[in-house]
Amino acid sequence: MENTLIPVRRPMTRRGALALGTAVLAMPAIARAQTKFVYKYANNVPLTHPLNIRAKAMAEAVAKDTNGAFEIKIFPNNQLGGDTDMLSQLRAGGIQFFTLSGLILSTLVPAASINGIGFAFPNYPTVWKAMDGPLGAYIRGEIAKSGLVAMEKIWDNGFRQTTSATKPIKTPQDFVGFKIRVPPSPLWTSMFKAFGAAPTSINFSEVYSALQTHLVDGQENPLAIIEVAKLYEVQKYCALTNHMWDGFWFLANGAAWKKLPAEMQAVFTKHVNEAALLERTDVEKLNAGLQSQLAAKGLVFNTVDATPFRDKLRSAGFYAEWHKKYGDAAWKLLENSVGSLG
Ligand code: X2X
Repeated sequence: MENTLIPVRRPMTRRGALALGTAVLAMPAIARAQTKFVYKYANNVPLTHPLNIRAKAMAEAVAKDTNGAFEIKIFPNNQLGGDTDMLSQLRAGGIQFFTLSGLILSTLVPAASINGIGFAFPNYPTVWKAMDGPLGAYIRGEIAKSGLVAMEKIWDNGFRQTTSATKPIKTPQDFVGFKIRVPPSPLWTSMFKAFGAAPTSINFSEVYSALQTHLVDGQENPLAIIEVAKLYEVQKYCALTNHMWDGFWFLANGAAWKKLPAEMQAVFTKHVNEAALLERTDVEKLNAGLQSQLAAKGLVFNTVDATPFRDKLRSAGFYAEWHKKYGDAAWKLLENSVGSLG
């Protein structure tokens, strides 16, 4: 395994010099040995996704503000493996940073999937109020217990839509028997089983080929992902189901995080959370404008009435089951944000 701690001698940063006070300032020629940190950050989306564009700018800002002492190397687009693999690498310390959907993280931290409950969030303002508020704080607290550190601002993946190669999804009945890829997460599987569909868990790294070879007939993702991963090439229909909101927690390996000097942690925290806010705006704008572009590429769109879908989940016992799994306290935090889910 590559050593991520590379001690090098380098001049102190201005901020570091100020912190040491006048004794050292009187001898500015004396350079203090400072450890250089080179951390790997991995993610599952193509380079063209706003997440990678903002992460790159963030890494540059961190390098600049630490005078080159903190370098973040980005490995986009599943270069280091699928999500399940990257999560293992993050926990083992082979990578130090990773952005992961809370729903997939729930295989380790059960509470982290709660924002993905079907049809819970009606719009973005409600999402950010909850995720930047008590619900998000609760989830980050649960993540901390697992030895991982979640940065405060969650990054946007988006509201998820349903694509298909075989038929448009217009009503809940259209899901019955439908072979759909879902990300590896019990919540996703449970939800599509409640619709009577046949969900298969597949990491995003394998989704294009799974659709191309007709291992599955459909998948669900925000329009931004459908665009940057070119899923429109292997799908025909897109139903604007908006069935859940999904975001990426920016996670750090706990031990790697603790090794960083407090000042570097502060620089990183500032830039990563600022980048998250910018990425949210990018993704929201992108998702809002993509329908016509994707239609021009051949995707046939339809809207759906969410009510019968929600009713189906309710009558299948989906909400009751997950309320029980998360517990009353967590469920109340969700309902405080989105209203009663029944
Ligand atoms: O795997 C997916 O579908 C993706 C890209 O949306 C996630 O990261 C959950």
